[in-house]
Amino acid sequence: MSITITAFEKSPDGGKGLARDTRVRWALEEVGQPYEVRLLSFAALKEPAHLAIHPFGQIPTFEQGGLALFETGAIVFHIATHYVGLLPADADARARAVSWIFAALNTVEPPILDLSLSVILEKDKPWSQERLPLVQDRVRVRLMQLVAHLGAAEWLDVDFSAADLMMVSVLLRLRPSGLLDEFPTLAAYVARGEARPAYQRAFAAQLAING
Ligand code: GTB
Repeated sequence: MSITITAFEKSPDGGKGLARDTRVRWALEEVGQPYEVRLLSFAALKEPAHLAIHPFGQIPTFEQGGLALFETGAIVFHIATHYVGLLPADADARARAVSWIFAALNTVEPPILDLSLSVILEKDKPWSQERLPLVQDRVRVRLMQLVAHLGAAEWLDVDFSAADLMMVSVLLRLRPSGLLDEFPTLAAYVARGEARPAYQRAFAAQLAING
């Protein structure tokens, strides 16, 4: 059954691959599944046809046969559990990978998102410059903890998995801030993710639309 995902008709990032459809594209490339993309304008996101599959009117979504999914984490987890290549075979290692998927989305991404929003949406506020160092330091705490976990390891838990796909994708959002470069271990980790052929294909596919 063919797979269709949704993505921005034109991503505001101009092809940097930061919109969340890149995470789903990457997952599908890792497991070798072809997919089609339905491109949506910002207006179309809020129309009934799209709201019927995404209650919050966002991208990405995933459709296959009668199944329609929203939320990137759920979509990547679905792909990882239905196809080989993104989760270890060992049950305990799989469970640990799932912990790291949640950690990427629930523990590491929130302060990074706060930083992005502070820089983009709050820069004109009188308190913005005073608040920014606090927001940056909250990100740094998580990055230091990640460095401590990774040590000299290539990936979060032995082999590359959906957990690394999600963590690298989350960390990529930091690139414009320069914070990633303060942590060479993490800059190298992200570079390893980006070097994967599946990521390269996913990035090129979104760039062809948004660049
Ligand atoms: N929790 C949801 C998920 O993980 O799927 C969040 C989905 C989400 O935030 N989607 C965004 C969206 O559809 C696009 S990815 N926004 C439109 C709307 O809400 O009306 C977030 C995003 C957008 C743009 C950039 N950028 O330009 O750098 C980066 C990330």
